[in-house]
Amino acid sequence: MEQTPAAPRERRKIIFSAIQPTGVFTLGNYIGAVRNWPPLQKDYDCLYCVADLHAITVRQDPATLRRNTLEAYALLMACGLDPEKSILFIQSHNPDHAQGAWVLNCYTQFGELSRMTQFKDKSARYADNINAGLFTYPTLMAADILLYQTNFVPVGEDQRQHLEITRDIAGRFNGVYGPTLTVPEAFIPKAEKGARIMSLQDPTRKMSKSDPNPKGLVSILDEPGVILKKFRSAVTDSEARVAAGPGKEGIANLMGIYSVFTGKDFAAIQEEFAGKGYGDFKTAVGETVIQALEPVQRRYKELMADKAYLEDCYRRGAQQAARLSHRTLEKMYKRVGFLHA
Ligand code: AQP
Repeated sequence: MEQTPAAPRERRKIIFSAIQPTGVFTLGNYIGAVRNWPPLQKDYDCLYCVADLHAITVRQDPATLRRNTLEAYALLMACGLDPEKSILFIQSHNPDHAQGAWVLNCYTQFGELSRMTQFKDKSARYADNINAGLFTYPTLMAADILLYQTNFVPVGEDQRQHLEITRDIAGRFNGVYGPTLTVPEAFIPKAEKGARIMSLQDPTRKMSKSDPNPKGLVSILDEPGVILKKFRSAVTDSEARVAAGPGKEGIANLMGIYSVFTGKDFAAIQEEFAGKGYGDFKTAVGETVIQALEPVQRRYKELMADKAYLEDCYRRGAQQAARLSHRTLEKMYKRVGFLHA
């Protein structure tokens, strides 16, 4: 009897994202990006990397960068990424990223790089070191994503512009040479779900790992007492009414954070704290965050106690990543006309 061939299994879509080892992840990194990554491992082929090449666009102390890189790798795992389910690697361990970025540099316009908000922000913040890497950051990010034929990129709202330029670069390359690079889409959390977490000291600026004012950021390894203190001293307004609205960016930011961990929407939060002062609300937000971070902090300590295991994971991750990226890089080289080595 003739056998019916099994229906071809549909290829799983590819997810890629990365985070810079510029310090311990903030609550912003966690809510806007990292906490959304583990659930995707079930339905997608995922790659996540520690973007150390990106980190040196701002001057880093070598020993600190090495330590931060290992810690960032362990933190990704502590947040729920599993090296048996995803490819977890360190960006500089796969040279294809730098090589792919060079090619893409030549398909990216000076004008479009000049319009990047992050470049403008960082060149204002680091006025004594406006280096070419800071300017071409988006082409390296485009290479990170495009080398894996990525379909979706889960990032925070602040990265939307970089995703757009990645799509433009891929479209341009494909326009010149025919279909070569998958044009990716962004996965960005909805505004109420913490798409962009703001500094606790200046709610008009995003919360950043490298904020020189530690009171503005909550790191995901902060001790419970420190977390509570930071929330209690968060800048709000003088109205003493838990609600979002004009002039209430500080409270809206805290409501966003509370909403993420309790699942309550803004209307429910407003109702819960009706008639209560900001003190009660800030304490409740702090306690919710402490509770949410406790398992991550516990797992992180366990992982950092086994460096040999971490080393084994990142070495294996780099090999798996390079196998995939190399196929795309070879295709790109062929398309642009490089003679086969
Ligand atoms: N405040 C934020 N709210 C929501 N999402 C955020 N992300 C960063 N800050 C917030 C998301 O975190 C991911 C990793 O970011 P990154 O480390 O690659 O670069 P970044 O956006 O420049 O993060 P930082 O914390 O501000 O680092 P520094 O201070 O070194 O520049 C991204 O998906 C980002 O959207």
